[in-house]
Amino acid sequence: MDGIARIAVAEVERAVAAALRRAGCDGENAAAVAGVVAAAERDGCASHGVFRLGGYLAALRSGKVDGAARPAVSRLAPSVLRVDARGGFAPLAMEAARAQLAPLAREQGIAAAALVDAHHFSALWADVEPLAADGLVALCMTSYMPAVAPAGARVPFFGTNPMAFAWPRAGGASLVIDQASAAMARGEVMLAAREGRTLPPGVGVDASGSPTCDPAEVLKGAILPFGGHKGSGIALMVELMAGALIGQAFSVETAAADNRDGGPPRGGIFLLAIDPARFGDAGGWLDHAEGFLARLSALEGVRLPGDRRAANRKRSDAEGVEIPAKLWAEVLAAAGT
Ligand code: NDP
Ligand code: PYC
Repeated sequence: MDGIARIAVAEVERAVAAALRRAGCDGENAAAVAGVVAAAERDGCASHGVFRLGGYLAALRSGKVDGAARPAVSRLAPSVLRVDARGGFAPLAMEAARAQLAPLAREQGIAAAALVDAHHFSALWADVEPLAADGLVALCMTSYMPAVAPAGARVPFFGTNPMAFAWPRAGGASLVIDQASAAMARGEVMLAAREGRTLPPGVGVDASGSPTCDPAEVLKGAILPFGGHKGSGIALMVELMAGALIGQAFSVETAAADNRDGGPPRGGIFLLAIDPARFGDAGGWLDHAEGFLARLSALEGVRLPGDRRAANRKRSDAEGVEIPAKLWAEVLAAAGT
């Protein structure tokens, strides 16, 4: 079946939740995962939208992920939480983390959460945006499995290791920067392979270490870090923050333990929240930043990170989302519809 299906965002969320429940998720986990999948589709982040459903389902069917896991939150230090996802998908653990992290950040000025034994497969902006909407500055990092060659190497060692930063804005909106430390997220490379597109030069190398624009060959070889040694340094930082700091595996260790079912591996996530009213400019930080962002946006050729998603969100809420008909048929089949 060729072509494109236009679907309401709520229908995407309903079908994804139904598919997850059929594969063994309980209602709460299915709703949490379906929420981030539908939000990705709505915001035009197809690499982490319904395209990922097959991986979520595979992880449930193989028994790697517990679809009925209930996260447990404990306090490690006055401003440090431990959120044990207990082998479940990350979105429900993230909800539990944010619920306790936000008041703790207000109480202490700054608070962090170590999420452990979680299976993360989504876009990170969804993890931090709710904290900024709640008036907090937020930072999130997680590692993955080896996919990225460190600067100087030609073999995968780092995960694609994304980092998301959110800043609260006037009127409840937020600025969110969400980027892999790879030249391109692996999901984007996978989508290019699925859709028969070539990659821009500089994204990756094949299994022999030679540069290639063929996404299938890059998936067998390695993605390069963005910006050479600078992205490589950020990937390294993410490995340490989401790994050793919180007692979780590095990407190379994660891969050794993963069952290769195509779903998200088990690992750690670092989440930080800051109350900007507690850092010395309680009355001025918001307007000061707004003025700066206005000047930045006014520069010819500049747009803010997140602007593309915001425009997609507005359009999708009004018109629905466009999904390849074949992929949507797979979702409906999985949902038993
Ligand atoms: P992109 O390179 O597409 O975008 C990175 C950031 O840059 C976004 O905030 C984007 O905003 C912004 N941006 C893009 N173009 C411009 C521009 N011209 N001017 C200003 N800002 C711009 O993302 P990646 O390929 O690095 O990552 C894609 C997704 O993959 C992310 O959501 C990430 O979280 C996810 N991912 C998840 C992993 C996991 O383990 N769960 C692992 C790796 C990646 P905008 O969105 O508005 O375009
Ligand atoms: O796109 O690199 C990626 C990715 C890894 C895990 C989830 N997404």
